[in-house]
Amino acid sequence: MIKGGTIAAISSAQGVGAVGMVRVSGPRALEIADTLFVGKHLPSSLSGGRFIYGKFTDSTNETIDSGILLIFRGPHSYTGEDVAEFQTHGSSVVLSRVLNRTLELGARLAGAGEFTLRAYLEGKMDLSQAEAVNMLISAQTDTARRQATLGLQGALGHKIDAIGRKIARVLAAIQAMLDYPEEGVPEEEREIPLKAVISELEQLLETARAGKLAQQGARLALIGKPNAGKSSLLNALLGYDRSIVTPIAGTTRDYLEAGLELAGIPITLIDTAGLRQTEDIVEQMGVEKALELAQGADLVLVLEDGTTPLEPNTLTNSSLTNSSLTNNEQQITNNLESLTNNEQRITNNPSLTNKEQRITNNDPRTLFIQTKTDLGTIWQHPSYLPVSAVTKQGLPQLLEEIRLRLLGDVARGEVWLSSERQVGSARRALEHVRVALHAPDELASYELQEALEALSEITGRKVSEEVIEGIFANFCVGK
Ligand SMILES: Nc1nc2c(ncn2[C@@H]2O[C@H](COP(=O)(O)OP(=O)(O)O)[C@@H](O)[C@H]2O)c(=O)[nH]1
Ligand SMILES: [Mg+2]
Repeated sequence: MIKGGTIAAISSAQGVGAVGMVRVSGPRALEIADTLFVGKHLPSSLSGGRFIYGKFTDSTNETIDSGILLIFRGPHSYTGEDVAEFQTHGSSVVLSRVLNRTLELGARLAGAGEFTLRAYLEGKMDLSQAEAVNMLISAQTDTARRQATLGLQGALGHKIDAIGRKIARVLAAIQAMLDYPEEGVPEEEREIPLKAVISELEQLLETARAGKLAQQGARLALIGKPNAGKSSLLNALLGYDRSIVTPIAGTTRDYLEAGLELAGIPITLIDTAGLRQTEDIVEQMGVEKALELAQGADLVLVLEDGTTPLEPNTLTNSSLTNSSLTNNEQQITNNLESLTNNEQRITNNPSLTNKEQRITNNDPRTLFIQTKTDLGTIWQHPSYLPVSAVTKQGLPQLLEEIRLRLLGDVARGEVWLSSERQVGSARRALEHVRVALHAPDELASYELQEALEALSEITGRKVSEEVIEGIFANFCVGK
């Protein structure tokens, strides 16, 4: 997979832009620049970090375009190798001709991410930083950008290293004692630091959901009976009329999606057909679709009209649960039924302070909303967040609740795990440390080495050996 040579690619975005860029990296980068580029100086005569204005030429010496050449000399470049960057006018024709010329002159087309791969192989960045590069490029929101920037600065790598050092210190203490089994490692050198490591890893793993949502966004489905106010709430949240609102039950038969950003997370709001038994085949399909969408959503907003009586299991007490439903739909309906079972809704969590006191229920994926509060409500239920789409009363609280449900208490300045790979490694490390906590010395020592191995995968650096060596160097001879 890892190949050498000089690589080239169009590094700017596809489509029309004012400026475009072809990047060449590798041992022949400057030599290629010497032939392709005609300027005041021969590119290879320049020191790194310089730029020159000139012409990009083809094999017949015809000028393809004029522009700027940037020269970097390894190791002081993005990849750590010699790099030439050709800044052209942003026409795709110009760019592909300049790229083709670099290929004629001995470069090969770079594979996906190959410049960054080289940066990693040259030790310019660790794996978590390389992933952050990708995250930054695809960042859709400011939160994703901030996280990527933190990752790029090596914040995750530093955090992992700090955890790794703690583990290595315990490992060293245990190994030093293996020859003196009668003494045993004191608690403050073993249990206490390992418990700290466990809680740090747990906290880190909690950030994974936020990291994923910041990148991929969240899907929020609005579910409820016809006329519950789903479309009105969607419009109120969006701030413009996206969905048709009428007093006629069954207005929304299909589902529709609209995007908004909340707390730096790209949110897709999904308005669905009201849940009821219906003869209308189109509406019936809409109802089935609604249940399916609820199933796949990150958060389900269940709406109940505050001006009509609240019945238990309103979503499912209708003949919706009849035999016309397929097994799968029945399953979804059952799930919704358990979600909406009033008995399951716990409101007052004694561990929360007054300020934190908020609407909670067993399933953090479901949020109950009482609508039309401006009309005067005929029921109160502590699990329901009251809102009015007309007066906007309750909307700020709703938005805050959505934010909490999605992000939890993950702090803003904290670095988040942002890939499945990182999560997998952190989870494995955690499991090994948990086993090590109460294991006999020999097993604990093995488990801690495994934990270090798993952690080192996050950064791609072998922390274990060098860190352990460093720690052992601090031990006195004979111990
Ligand atoms: N006064 C008032 N009327 C509302 C509110 N939300 C919805 N409605 C009305 O309730 C009816 C049904 O609303 P709609 O959003 O279409 O409900 P849906 O079927 O769940 O999408 C319409 O006549 C809306 O104007 C609200 O917050 N206050
Ligand atoms: Mg509607």
